[in-house]
Amino acid sequence: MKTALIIVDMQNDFLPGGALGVAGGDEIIPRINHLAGEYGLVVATQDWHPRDHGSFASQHPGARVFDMAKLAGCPQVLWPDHCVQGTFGAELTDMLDQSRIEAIFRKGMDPLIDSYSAFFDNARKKSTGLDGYLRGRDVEAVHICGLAADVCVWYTAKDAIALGFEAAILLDAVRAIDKDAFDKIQQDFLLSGGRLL
Ligand code: VGL
Ligand code: ZN
Repeated sequence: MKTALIIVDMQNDFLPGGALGVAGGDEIIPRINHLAGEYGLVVATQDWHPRDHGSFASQHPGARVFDMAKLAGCPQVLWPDHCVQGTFGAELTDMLDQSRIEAIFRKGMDPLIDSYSAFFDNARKKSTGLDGYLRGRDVEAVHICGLAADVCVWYTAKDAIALGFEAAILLDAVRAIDKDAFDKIQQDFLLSGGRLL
């Protein structure tokens, strides 16, 4: 069975010191660089927001970061401004070895909807094309690493299962924003047929 590695959002803004820095996010970079050499296909994602993205607390007068709001009818966590197109924060970290990354799928460009998963926006209205890309390369299983474990890694993993891929989250190559949330997610993922490696 052909297995692809999906590297999620290893961008400066998600590393410690970044706008939405994930604790320990930098620790997984050497592990991911090693893993990239072990797979026949490696792809990556890049959170790529316009400056006025509706997931930013700054776009909601009176709201604070991590408040809940609605965006085009969907419940939405409000984040600090992050991964703004063309900024340093949106670049993949230069510590990431990109030599084996064949394609980068960008997401989060529509200001009216957020997009956590590598496959679809949060309303599941628009595909990124990753599903077709993987099928075109005869991929049947995906292993997922990167940031953040409880947000974009998690949404990617559950969509992979829903699309019929075998899916595993690589526990030593992810870090969570909210560790308690990720503990619960791990149980749910196992119950839905996913694997933890
Ligand atoms: C992410 C929050 C907002 C992520 C992206 O990559 O996990 N989290 N945008
Ligand atoms: Zn984002």
